[in-house]
Amino acid sequence: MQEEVTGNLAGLKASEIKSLERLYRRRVAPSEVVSSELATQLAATSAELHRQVGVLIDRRGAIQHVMVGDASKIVLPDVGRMRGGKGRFRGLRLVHTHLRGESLTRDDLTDLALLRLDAVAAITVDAAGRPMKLFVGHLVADGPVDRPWKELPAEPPTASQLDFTELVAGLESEFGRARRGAATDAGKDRALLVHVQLGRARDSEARIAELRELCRTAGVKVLDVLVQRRPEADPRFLVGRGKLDDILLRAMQLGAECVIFDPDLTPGQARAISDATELKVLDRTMLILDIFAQHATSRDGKLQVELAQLRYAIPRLIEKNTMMSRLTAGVGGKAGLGGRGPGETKLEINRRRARERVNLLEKKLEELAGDRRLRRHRRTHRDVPIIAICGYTNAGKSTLLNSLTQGDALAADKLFATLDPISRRLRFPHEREVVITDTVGFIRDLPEELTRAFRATLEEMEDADLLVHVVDASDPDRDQHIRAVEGILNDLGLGDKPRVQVWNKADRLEPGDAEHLARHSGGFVVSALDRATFGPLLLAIERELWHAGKDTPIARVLHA
Ligand SMILES: Nc1nc2c(ncn2[C@@H]2O[C@H](COP(=O)(O)OP(=O)(O)OP(=O)(O)O)[C@@H](O)[C@H]2O)c(=O)[nH]1
Ligand SMILES: [Mg+2]
Repeated sequence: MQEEVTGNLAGLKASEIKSLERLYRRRVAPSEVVSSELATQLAATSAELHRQVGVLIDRRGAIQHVMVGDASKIVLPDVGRMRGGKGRFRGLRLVHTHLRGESLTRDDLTDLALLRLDAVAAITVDAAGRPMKLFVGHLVADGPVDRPWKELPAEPPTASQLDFTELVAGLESEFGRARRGAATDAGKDRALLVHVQLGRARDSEARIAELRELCRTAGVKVLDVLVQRRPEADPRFLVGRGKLDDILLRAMQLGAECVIFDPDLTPGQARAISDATELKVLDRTMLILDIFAQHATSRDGKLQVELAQLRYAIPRLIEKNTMMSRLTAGVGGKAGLGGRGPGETKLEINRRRARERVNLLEKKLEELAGDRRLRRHRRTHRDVPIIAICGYTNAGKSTLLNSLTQGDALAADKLFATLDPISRRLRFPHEREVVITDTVGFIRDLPEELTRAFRATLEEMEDADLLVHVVDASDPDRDQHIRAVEGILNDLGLGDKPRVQVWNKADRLEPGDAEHLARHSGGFVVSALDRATFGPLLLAIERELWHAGKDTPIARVLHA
């Protein structure tokens, strides 16, 4: 058993440390929060050292840890990951001294909640080193968000009437009931979403809706969404420290396993928040990468996603075993959300191994890129024009490709259903042929890591003679989507490629809206589900590619 005393040991004599170590030999009856003897010894030692002294006691009454603080606070050791099922108590109670007569502090109660302790107890100490009052607090399953706990009336520490065994049994059954209510979505990650509206940003509603869609696609159950407005991001935690505590408490209360932030966290913020909780800490980009990892099918795609995940994760990994962090740390954990990559990769593998893996992946991908170049070279050599379909995710790109070519590319009501470029042939009259390529969807704020993961697709677009930009015209946020796509195309240096715009999902539009678009937008209104709507679009493509005049075979059919 570990017999180390942790905390503020500076300036203590060897004999004082020895006597603290002797606290490990104490035992407490499971039915008492603290025994009269232990309370007396903690108080005396604490008065002598002018520092708070605390112990973590397990349910059998054994002392699991001894720590020392300063006169006003104490820092808990890393008590390790939760054992047992989700939302279980850790089976430890904190008993410590208070030198200034104070009852339980906000820090005490926050630790109680975030570490899921059985109880937190403070013993006040008088000038002579005698224990005066015992304050005990425990969690309650249905308390308010910002204070999910209850404080019991103070008692004399040497004659407490509290039956601790009974208290713990009551807590277990109360929280067990709350958990059973939540057990129906087994197998899904349960998340709390945090959206921070910065400055005068006005797209919060759309961003939250999109984050929910991403969660649905990733198989994440959203338990609640917290929104905070701030003039600018807090450099340390994105949100303020107090708000972060509220978020973590809320997550605990709902039985969430992870918290997902939007906008993205900087590496420093991700580390600082992970340090303050053992919940999984993710952001929007990690969520998107997770979806990519689930959807990648080709060897190329899988390697690219893994590489992007590693690159994103490395600066965010936190060192484990930081003994003195007040709370415990963790990223990834089981192979679930955020830890799901092709192969064995978990985010928690250590940095050095992660970097080695990055180097290896880069090498492999370089080889594959060479093969790809060769394939494309052969294709372009045959002089077949190439059309690349691009657009916001879920716009209907794959559906359009399928309808145009009677193919069976995967189309689904998911974000990023398509990851690997798929090409099909399409025949035009006069023995003319084109290759149409479906591409990965775009999304606003496409981070650098994702752009790199798109590389295969982007190369396809560079080769294209014509881009077909598909827009889900029925999406209330369509203008934002168009701006995002155009911005990304410009960033990629594809802004000058010939492009036609397609307003898709016309079947979902009000008739007036469809007509208005057709007349004033300069694009083509179609429903990818209905081939009969494709005529004008095909005509435009034909003209664009073969610079045909007005009298083309398609035109003749259309105007007959
Ligand atoms: N009502 C209607 N639904 C459509 C139409 N086109 C596509 N959809 C639906 O929209 C959803 C997304 O279609 P996909 O073809 O997978 O979209 P995508 O642009 O390829 O999406 P990602 O590959 O995920 O970026 C699917 O549920 C389609 O059935 C349309 O014209 N009308
Ligand atoms: Mg698709």
